Amino acid sequence: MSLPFPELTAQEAASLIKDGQTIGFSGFTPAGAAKVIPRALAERAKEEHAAGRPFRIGVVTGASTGDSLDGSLADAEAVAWRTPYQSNVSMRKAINSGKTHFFDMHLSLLQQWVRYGFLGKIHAAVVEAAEVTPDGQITLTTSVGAANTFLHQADKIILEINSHHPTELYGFHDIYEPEDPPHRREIPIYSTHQRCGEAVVRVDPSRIAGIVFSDEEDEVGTFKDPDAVTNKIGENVADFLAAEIRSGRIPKSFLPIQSGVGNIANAVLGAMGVHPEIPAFEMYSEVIQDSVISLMENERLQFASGTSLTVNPAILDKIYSNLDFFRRRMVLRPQEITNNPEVVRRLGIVSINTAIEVDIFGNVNSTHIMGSNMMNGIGGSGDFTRNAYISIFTCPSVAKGGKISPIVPLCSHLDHSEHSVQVVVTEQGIADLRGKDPLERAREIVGNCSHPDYREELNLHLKDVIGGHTPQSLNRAFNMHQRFLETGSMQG
Ligand code: 0RQ
Repeated sequence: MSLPFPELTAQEAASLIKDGQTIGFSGFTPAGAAKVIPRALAERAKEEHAAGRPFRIGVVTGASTGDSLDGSLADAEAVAWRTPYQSNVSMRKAINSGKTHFFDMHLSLLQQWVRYGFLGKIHAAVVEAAEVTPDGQITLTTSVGAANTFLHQADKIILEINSHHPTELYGFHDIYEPEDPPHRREIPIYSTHQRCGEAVVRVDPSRIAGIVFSDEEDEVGTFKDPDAVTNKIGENVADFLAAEIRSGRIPKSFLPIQSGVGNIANAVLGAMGVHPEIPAFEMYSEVIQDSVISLMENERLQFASGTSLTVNPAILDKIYSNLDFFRRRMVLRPQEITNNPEVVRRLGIVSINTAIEVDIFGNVNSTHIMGSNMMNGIGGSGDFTRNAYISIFTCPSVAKGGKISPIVPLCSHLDHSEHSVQVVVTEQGIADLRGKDPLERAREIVGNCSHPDYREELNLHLKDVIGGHTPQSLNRAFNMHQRFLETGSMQG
C-alpha cells in the first residue's frame, strides 16, 4: 500500500526537531520505544554542540525507554528536562549531576497533565508503530504508554514504522482516552479483560509530517535468575495471599494482581504460579514481563491487562508465532487506564511493588538512594499502592552484600506513606500492618522482616525512643545512613 506521507531518513526526521522543543516519544520500558529517530537526534545534538550551538530538548515518554532513546540522548547531553520515569545509567547520571532537570510523576497522571497543558506544548510526537493507514489509523507496537495522547496533542507527528513488529498486532491494543473535567465520566472498565476503546489511534493524516521505516527489536534485557533470597520473598508473598484466601479476606475466586517490574517481581509471580492454594488468576498491571508469558502458557494466568509487553526478544518471537493464542489473553491499554486509581479501586487489585527502603513505621522509599540520588522514579507504584485492595511491598532484608539494611528507622525519602502501605515482605518474613498503631507496626517490621545483623540496632533504637504517637528520635533516626556514607556500611 503506498502511503501519502513523506518518507524520511532518520536524519531528515531529526532535522524537523529544534533546540528547546518538547518531544513526546513512544515507549513504556524499552517496549515500543522510538529508536532510530532518537539516535539520529543524539548525533545531531553532538554536531550542533561541536559547532558551538545549543541543542537540548524536553523528553517526555510513557516511562523508562531503551538505550537508543534515554542512553543516546543523555550521552549526547541533549536532554534539558525529563519526565516521568527512567532507568538508564547515563540518564540517571545526567539527572543526579544536575545536568538534566527531572521531575518524578505518578504515571497515571502524565497523559492528563499533557492534555491540561501542565507540561507546556508538545512540539512533536515521535512514535513507533506497526502500521499506519492512509487515513491515519495507527497500530502501535509493544506498548501504548502515553503514545495516544502525544499523537493527539503534538503539533506534528513523526512515525517510526518498525517492520520487526507484525501488522497482526492489530487487536492487541485498547485505546481509550477519557474526557477531561468537568465532563469526565466513569471509565467503563468493570473487569480485567473488558475493552472499552479502539484497536488503533486515529489521527488526522495531515498532521503526519513524515514516516521513517525501520526494522529493530525492542532493547529489552533479560532478568537475573531468581536466587535463594528472591525465591523466598516470592514464597512469602504467595503464602501470605493463600492465608488471606483461607481466612476469607480475599475471595476464593481471587483478585487481579498488579506486580512491579524487576527481579523480585519476576520471582513473586513465579511463586504464585506454583502455589497449590492460589487459583489461576488475572493481572491488571502495568508491565507484562517474562514470567507472565510462561504463567499464561501453563494456564496459571488467565488474562493480563497492561500498558507494555516487556519481554526479551526470544519470548516476543514466541508470542509472534502464536499471535491468536496471546491476543485472546492480553490487552495493552494507555497508562492512564492501566494505572487509573478509579479502576484499581473498583477491581480490587492486590498490588505488589518493590521498595528501596521501608522504615519501621511502614513508610516506603521507592526512588532515592541515601536520600539524594534518584534511582528510577515512582513509576506506577503509587497509583496502585494508594488504591489497592491490599498493598504489599517487598524488598530483601539486606542490599549491597549486607552493607545496607533496607529496613531503617526513618526513610531517607518518602514515596508511599504509612497510610497506603499495608504489608511488608522480605525473605525473613511478613509484616502485616493492617489495624496496627505505629509502635505495633514497628515491632512487626523489625521482628519479622529485618535481617538478624541489623535487628539488634533497630530494636535498641525502638527501646531508646520515647513518647508521642509515633516514637522517633530526630537526632538518631539517620545514624545508619550516616554510618554508610562515612564508612561504606550501615553495620556498627
Ligand atoms: O543494585 O542494580 O547495582 O544490583 O537497587 O534492586 O533488589 O535488584 O530490585 O530490580 O526490583 O529494583 C525499587 C529500584 C528495585 C525498582 C527498585 C539496589 C540493589 C540493586 C535494584 P544493582 P533489586 P529491583 C510500577 C512498579 C519504583 C517504581 C515501581 C523501582 C538495585 O523496583 O524502580 O515500583 N521501583 N514500579 O542493590 C541502596 C538500598 C537499596 C539499594 C536496593 N536500600 N540502598 N541500593 N538497592 N535497595 C508498577 C507496575 O505495574 C510495573
